[in-house]
Amino acid sequence: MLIKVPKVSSAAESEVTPEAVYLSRRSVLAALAAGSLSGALALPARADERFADVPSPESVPPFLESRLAAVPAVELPSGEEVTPFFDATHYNNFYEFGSSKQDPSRHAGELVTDPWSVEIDGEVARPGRYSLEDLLSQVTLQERIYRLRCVEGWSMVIPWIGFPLAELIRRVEPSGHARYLQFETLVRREQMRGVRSELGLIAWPYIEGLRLDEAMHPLTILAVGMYGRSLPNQNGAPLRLVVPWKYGFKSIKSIIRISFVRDRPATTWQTMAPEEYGFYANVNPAVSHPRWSQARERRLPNSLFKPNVRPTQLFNGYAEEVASLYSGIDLRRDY
Ligand SMILES: Nc1nc2c(c(=O)[nH]1)N[C@H]1C(S)=C(S)[C@@H](COP(=O)(O)O)O[C@H]1N2
Ligand SMILES: [Mo]
Repeated sequence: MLIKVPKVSSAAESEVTPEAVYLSRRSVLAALAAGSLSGALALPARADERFADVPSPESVPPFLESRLAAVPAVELPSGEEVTPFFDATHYNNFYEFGSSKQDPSRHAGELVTDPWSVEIDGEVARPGRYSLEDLLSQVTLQERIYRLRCVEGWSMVIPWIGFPLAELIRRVEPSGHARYLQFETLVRREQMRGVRSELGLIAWPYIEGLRLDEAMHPLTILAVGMYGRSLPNQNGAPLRLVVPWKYGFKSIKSIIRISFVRDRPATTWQTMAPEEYGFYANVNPAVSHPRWSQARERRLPNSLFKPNVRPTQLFNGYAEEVASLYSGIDLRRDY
């Protein structure tokens, strides 16, 4: 995203799935219960196209599959439409697999995500290496339909499945010295084309961070699924952060380490271009990126022929819930 401002036309290919279709998980489950269908076959006619390039159900561990199936669907926030699955899975930023929007859907399938574990270290009473199954064993998975706003100016509405990060934080018992969380993405050269790239896209591993109180906020989740299914690799399988009031780059994918630390972590984009990407990175129409305005955004799918441009909302529309986290801070200076 350091490289260029995306053109409005860059989303034109998303037109291949014109209708905003969000498959009701309930209808799939009903079909499964009826025994007439199984796994990915339990989808209507267009589904093959929409779920193309997504790992087959066999690659999802059974403990996760059964947990995902048990999550009740929530209501769509009023005035929103869920972004078509195809767009959410074919227009991605995941530099470990390359820097174009299509690289992740093309190449992230090479990543093996099972088995998976997360190292928890630093200022906690219960550090250790937690398997994904263990991490999920003490939480109730929920669906959360959130807006996702990328700093580049596009946005989507995605139905995630995950659990509040606060539940994990309480479980590992941070010490009084823990003031920030630092998150780290896997680096596995053989399976990550962007890491192998000679272009030297970014300094690996991808690092992000939150203040402890931001991490504890009930809107902050760790996601293991979306659209009623496990996370596609291009969206950060098997475990990624989602912080809906911040620019998308904060929502780090494929997490293998969470460190509880005293000092503000040096995060990937902020370290590369501090004038352009702040630590807080709260969505804010009044704070321009040095090279473009943030006042408006393009909701995908979007094209020159069907522009879907709307005003950016402060804190991405979650101000009522999160503004109090920043009282006393000048977010124009410390952005
Ligand atoms: N490890 C890692 N996490 C990442 C990125 C990345 O390149 N690497 N890109 C970020 C950016 S810029 C955005 S906008 C979101 C995109 O998430 P999505 O592809 O699920 O929409 O992932 C974020 N998390
Ligand atoms: Mo982004």
